[in-house]
Amino acid sequence: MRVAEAFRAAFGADPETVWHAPGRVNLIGEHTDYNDGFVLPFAVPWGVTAAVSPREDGVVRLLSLQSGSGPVTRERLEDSAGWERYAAGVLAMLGDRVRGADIAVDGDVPQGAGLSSSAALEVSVASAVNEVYALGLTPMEIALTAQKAENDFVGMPCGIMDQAASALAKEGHALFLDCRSLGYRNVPLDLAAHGLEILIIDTRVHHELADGEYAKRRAECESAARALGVPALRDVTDLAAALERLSGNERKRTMHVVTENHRVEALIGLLRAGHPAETGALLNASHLSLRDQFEVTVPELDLAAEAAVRGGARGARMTGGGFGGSVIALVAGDRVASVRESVSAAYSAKGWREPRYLRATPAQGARKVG
Ligand code: GAF
Repeated sequence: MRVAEAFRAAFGADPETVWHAPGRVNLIGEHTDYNDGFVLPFAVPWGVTAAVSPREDGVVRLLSLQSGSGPVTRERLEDSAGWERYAAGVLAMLGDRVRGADIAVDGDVPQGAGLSSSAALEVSVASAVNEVYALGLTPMEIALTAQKAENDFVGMPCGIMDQAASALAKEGHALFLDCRSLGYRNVPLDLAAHGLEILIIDTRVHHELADGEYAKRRAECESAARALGVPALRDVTDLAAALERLSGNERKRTMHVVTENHRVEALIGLLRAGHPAETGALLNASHLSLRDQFEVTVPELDLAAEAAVRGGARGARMTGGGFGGSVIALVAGDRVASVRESVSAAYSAKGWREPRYLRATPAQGARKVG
């Protein structure tokens, strides 16, 4: 394994363990996780592999096959920057129980595609460190540690979806997660049996304002919940009455979150009933709600979703936080070429860079690989 060889070359011994953790796409349930709502992501075949050995001397050495880095000490984790912050954050959250570590990571999540390479990095490192220090954390506790690292150390106020998908997903399944109770179920997602697939359309666009806008949306949702006197927007039961009491952005955000939670439940109902091809309308409705009510799409995402449907997709929506990244399209196998042609032609007519196309099959969550 490449990462184990790099570890040996850099640190002079074999790693004690090697873990792989994947990125994710979200089938539906967008911007619902931090509103205590429902999400339905699945793990993608790309991720981060982390080779780790413990150290007793308080030193942490981090090495990435994708970018250079140097040794840091346990006390200086706070000074780390770039990709290292995600790994350092995990170690910092685990506290004094983790004395030091040698860590080498190798990632193949397409960068900037909104497929959660950061969650994959956090969860792979946390899973490996959990093993070598015998911390006894469950996969959900690993996800929560990774989320805390991102919230408190990296400074991104994300919800639990990405880390939970990376830690808990099962091959061939989507992960239905209740972000309040943290109860979850692995829902079978055998699209191939129905002649369908999920095509990822990576717009290759990433807007720098993404993190600031994310934090703003989260604050608007929290303020709407406060105005309505409920703990979270998940608790809105009478949408019409709630909307009457709100205005402006708070009204729009509430409309999205409440209807999106319903769409997650409706989509699971269709999957359970064996009708995955019928889920397209829910995907389209989700995209329109993210565009018009939650206002997190950009023209590149809107055009990719529209052109995919025009080219024969059953449905399409942006996936992840928004402001760039990817659209997922539900496509019958024999329509993949026409969907790609339609999107590429629409992009070319605008003079935009050709998007990248990837096939998403539901992969396994974090696992020991060496
Ligand atoms: C990003 C966040 F990290 C997730 O927690 C989630 O809120 C998502 O955006 C939107 O659904 O990926």
